[in-house]
Amino acid sequence: MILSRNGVRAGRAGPPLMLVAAGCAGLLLAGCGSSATAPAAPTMAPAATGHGAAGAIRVAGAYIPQQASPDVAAAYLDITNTGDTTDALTTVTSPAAPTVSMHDDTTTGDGEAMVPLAALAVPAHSSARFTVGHRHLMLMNPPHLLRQGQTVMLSLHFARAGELTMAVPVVGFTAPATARASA
Ligand SMILES: [Cu+2]
Repeated sequence: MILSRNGVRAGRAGPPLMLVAAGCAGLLLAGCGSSATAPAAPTMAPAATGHGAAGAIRVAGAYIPQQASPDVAAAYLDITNTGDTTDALTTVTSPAAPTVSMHDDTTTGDGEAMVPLAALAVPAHSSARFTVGHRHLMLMNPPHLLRQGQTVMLSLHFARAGELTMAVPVVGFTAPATARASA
């Protein structure tokens, strides 16, 4: 956690990619890492998740794990394109954080790395998921800690379907994840 805070401070003066990398490092304890090293995914689905629709796009299963680091929060959701034309998620915004990034996880010989996604294509009649240990959304430097029980507004901007804004619940960690995050 200390490394993460220092890293993000350094990143504020540096290029955006440094900020992203530092945030990812901090979020490893909160479920940002690959399936090999990340804390266990929640064993139970959140009691309530956010959902929404715009045009042919349907979003379901949206949730934000309570922050383990002050610098970042992750968001997970499922996108389905019910239409006959490919769409693309181009940006995500939220009043709860100045920046929301789309990341993918890759594993190299040196370990894992977060790769920023400029956009995410969602082909016709198919789905794309943001899931723990894989592709994820990262809310960078939320000015107020996101805690279980709160609701965060997320706006997903699609090239064809336009803007989809929905309420996303902040959910608690399972016991194993909490134990690791405070270790
Ligand atoms: Cu990330």
